[in-house]
Amino acid sequence: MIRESTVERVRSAKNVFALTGAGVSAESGVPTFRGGGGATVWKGMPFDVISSAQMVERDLAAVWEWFDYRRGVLRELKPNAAHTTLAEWEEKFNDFTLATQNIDGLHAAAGLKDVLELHGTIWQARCLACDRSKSLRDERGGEQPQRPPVCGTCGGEMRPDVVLFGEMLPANVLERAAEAAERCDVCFVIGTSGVVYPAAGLAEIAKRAGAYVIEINPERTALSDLCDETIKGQAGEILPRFQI
Ligand code: BV8
Ligand code: ZN
Repeated sequence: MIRESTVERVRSAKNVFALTGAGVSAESGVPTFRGGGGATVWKGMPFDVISSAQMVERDLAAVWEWFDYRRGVLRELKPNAAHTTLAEWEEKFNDFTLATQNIDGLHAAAGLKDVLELHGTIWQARCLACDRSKSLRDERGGEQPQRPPVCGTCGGEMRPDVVLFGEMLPANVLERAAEAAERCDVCFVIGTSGVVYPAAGLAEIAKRAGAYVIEINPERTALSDLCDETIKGQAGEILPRFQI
């Protein structure tokens, strides 16, 4: 299923960049947002409505409920073979950079040291007034924590530290990802439908700069035509087969 020439090309690459999306966590049990012809809806709201900048202003309590629900699901889940393989690649390649659209923290849980989290993290809250953040890792599942959380520094209300639709991505994170995309010889596009920008644009940057772009996905996506090849299948099955 993977061409020998592709395996060779990847093994001999010096600079590798990987862009991941929800599909990389699917085999851990994390639901994807799109794919299979459907899109996630929560309490009657499409996810791009509940996960939007406007919703933070309109109904912060509902935003917390949505992210608390998802954090509750994630607490029980573990990284899969795709996450662990990519963590190994960080050690094995000269220059390896991974940028993820996921907020689930599973790349880091698999041991990847330097993860570029383009859309932030579900495991942190951020103060709406002073911008300080705090970890939500220690909140226990059983108790009902204060919502919205209150900032320990200024007493302001906090929001989930994620990038919602209509919000800017953290400039330094996006910049580092774009630089890595620009200099890579091989770019992997793994488990993303490739419709959310500017993240999807990273694959375009890599392609334009001359990289060989390999997509891993069971379905065709908005980026398939741009990619030099699409390996059809589950990330957790395909990635370990490269045996880097
Ligand atoms: C911005 C965090 C500038 C929160 C997310 C037109 C109209 C309106 C807006 C826009 C527009 N054009 C562009 C925009 C901007 C918008 C955008 O791109 N919209 C698109 C959708 C139309 N982008 C933004 O708003 C971004 N910010 O542009 O700022 C700005 C701002 C203000 C003023 C001026 C300028 C911010 C985007 C960030 C959104 N946040 N998440 C949360 O999680 O709730 S996005 C959301 O989609 C997800 O969280 C995820 O991060 C992201 C991408 O999804 P994917 O990861 O690709 O997942 P998906 O489910 O789609 O696909 C899964 C894939 O996996 C499928 O292909 C499936 O086949 C595959 N798969 C399944 N199983 C496996 C697998 N693959 C491999 N192995 C498997 N086992
Ligand atoms: Zn504060």
